[in-house]
This record gives sequence, structure tokens and C-alpha cells, in this order.
Amino acid sequence: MQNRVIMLADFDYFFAQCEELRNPILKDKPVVVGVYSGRTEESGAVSTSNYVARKYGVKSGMPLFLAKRKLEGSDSVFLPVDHEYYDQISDSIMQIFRGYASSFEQVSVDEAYLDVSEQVQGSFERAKDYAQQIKVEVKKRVGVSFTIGVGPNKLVAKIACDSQKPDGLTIITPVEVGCFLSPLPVDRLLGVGKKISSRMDSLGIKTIGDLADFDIQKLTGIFGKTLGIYFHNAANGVDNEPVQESGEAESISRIGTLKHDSHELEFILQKTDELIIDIFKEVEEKNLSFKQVAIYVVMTDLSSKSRSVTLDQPAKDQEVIKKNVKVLFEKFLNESPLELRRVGVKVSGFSREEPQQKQLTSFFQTG
Ligand code: TTP
Ligand code: CA
Repeated sequence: MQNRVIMLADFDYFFAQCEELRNPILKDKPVVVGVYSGRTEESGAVSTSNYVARKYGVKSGMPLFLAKRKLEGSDSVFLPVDHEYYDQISDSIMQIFRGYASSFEQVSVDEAYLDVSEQVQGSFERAKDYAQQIKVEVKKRVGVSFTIGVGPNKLVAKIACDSQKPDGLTIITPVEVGCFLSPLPVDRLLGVGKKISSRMDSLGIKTIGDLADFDIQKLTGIFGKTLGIYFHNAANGVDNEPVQESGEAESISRIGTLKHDSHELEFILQKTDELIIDIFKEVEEKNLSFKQVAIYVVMTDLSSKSRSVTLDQPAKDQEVIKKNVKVLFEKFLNESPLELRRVGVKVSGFSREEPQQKQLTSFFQTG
């Protein structure tokens, strides 16, 4: 049987990178994206920060006031999270990934596994070029950099990915797995949190290598059969979990930058038509009907807005998206005099039933 070749792609400093994308002036400054709780001007926590800010000691989860203190005297920029925008960037990249893999599994807004065994014919040498190719295409089409870890399974791909960021590419071939994992601290394994790692520490298990060498009978005696066997396998780099799409998408969206800033309906619709074709392809592939259509805009002052409409009944028709997007933009452009820089389209409210009209047509065709 051919080797499995599994990739994990993890977008670099994702929310902050998205902010740099819509406002390139930010690139050389410390950028902090945070959730403001609203109680006082400074209360809240850091979601993420770019690598410039990280040099000052800023970390995810840190209180904003502390991040402010660390960045005192620098030309730092603090921004509130804009999930709608990050989701659209994420969706655009995920769709590119799908085209490169036989199976695909999105883990979070900024992480996905790709099973590329067939595409690279089980060769890790080829996987290197293949990964570069994916990086180049995403950079060109969306503008985002990310890190890839490649391994014979999901577990190794994930740890490989974490070992060199940002814009990294780490490849661990099956023969390298043992040497790669064994010196790493045991808490790098999924499922080994603070409590378990201190228990392992008291057993003399500090590294993944220590865990791999630890007697499996004793291990299952201490942690129970399921966990014990899992720890033993994981420490030995064994993981047979398949890469598979989990659950249903909640929404399908695309975002794109206009060739130039504009307030002109026809020009904007040319761009959204391109996005809609791409969205509809995915809707059809997944055999979905949708009930909501939304637009998203980023204006020249970098503020962003969204507008949506709920349909009377589920639809599965590209023209329905186009028509509603047109109406939403007509209304929006009337309300707002600012020129637009980026535009996005989203469909959501999915169901799998055939839309009524289609049912009728198929009834007539078969009847
Ligand atoms: P991560 O992948 O953990 O971090 P990152 O992408 O910002 O940085 P890198 O991968 O280069 O180390 O998280 C992905 C996004 O999830 C991140 O951009 C913001 C969000 N996030 C939070 O909102 N709170 C958190 O505590 C963490 C860790 C992440
Ligand atoms: Ca990330």
C-alpha cells in the first residue's frame, strides 16, 4: 500500500494578517487584534497579534491593558475583531485547498488537513514541491501566507506544522518520525494538558521519547485502556485517523478586491458575478439549498459593513444569488456615498431538500 501523505496548513497570525491585507500600512507596525469587552476602553483580551507585536511580548489571551503597556512608545495599532471578514478570507483559501486534495478537513477558521497521497503518489519529495505550489497560489490569489506541516498522518503533520512558523514548510518522512518526535516535550501531543503532563512528569516521562519507551501495560494501568493505548501510539507517531470533511458548512462565501475603488453598481457586480460563480460551484457540489444571501463590503476608509436578505423559500439557483446581490448593492450604494475597496458575497441557511421548483420540474420530466 502507498504511503499516506498528509498536510496540515495553519494560517500565520491569522486575524492580524487579515488586517494587514486590507491595510498594508500596518505591515511594519505592531498590530494587535482584540475582543473589547466594552466595560472600559481598555478592558478585553488579545485575540492575536502580528509577529512584530510578538517581539514585544504580546500573546494571545493576554489582557489588552497589558499588551498596551508592553507596546508603550511603539507605533502599535489596536483593532477590534471582524469575524465576518476573516471568515470570508478563510473560506476563499479553504476552497483553493479543496482543489489540491483528495480529502479535506477544516479544523478551525485557520487550520485544515489535506490528504494529498494520490496527488504526490506517496512521495514526500514531491509533497515539498506540491506544498510550495499551494503556498504560491494562495499568496497570489488571496494574499495570505501560511505554514504547512507534512507527515505520514495527521498527528505528525500537526506537530511538524507547529515546529516552524511563520511561512514555514516542515516535512517529516516516515523514517524521520521517531527522531523528530522523541526529543519534544510530552505536552506537544494532543490530549496531554497540564494535569496529565505533570502526572507523566512524576513517572519520569518528560519527552515524547520517554513516553514511547514507557511500558504500555503500566500506561494503561494508570490512564485506562483507551487513553493508555492512545498515548502509546501517539508517542510512537502512529495515527490512523482519516482526513474527512466534518459536518455541514454553515455558510459559503467569497471575498475579492476590486481592480480600483468604486461606487459604480455595474463595475461592482462584475466582481461579485465572479465570486458568485465560485460560490455556486460549491453549493452545487454539496447539493445544498440556501435561504440567506448577504453582501459584505470594505470601504476606502477601511470600515466594513454587511447586508443580508432572507428568501421566502430555500433556493438552489445561481440567478437567485445574483438578483439578490444586485438588490442589496443598489440599496447599499444609495445609502452610503463612500467608494468600495473589497466586496464579498455569502450564502447561508442551508438545507438539503430540493427546492420546490426543481421538484416540480423533475416531476414533469419523469411523469
Ligand atoms: P492560532 O493559529 O493559534 O494563532 P495565529 O494564527 O494568530 O498565529 P500563528 O498560527 O502564526 O501562531 O489562532 C488562529 C486565530 O484564532 C488567531 O488569529 C486569532 C484566534 N485566536 C483567538 O481569538 N484567541 C486565542 O486565544 C487564540 C490562540 C487564537
Ligand atoms: Ca494560525
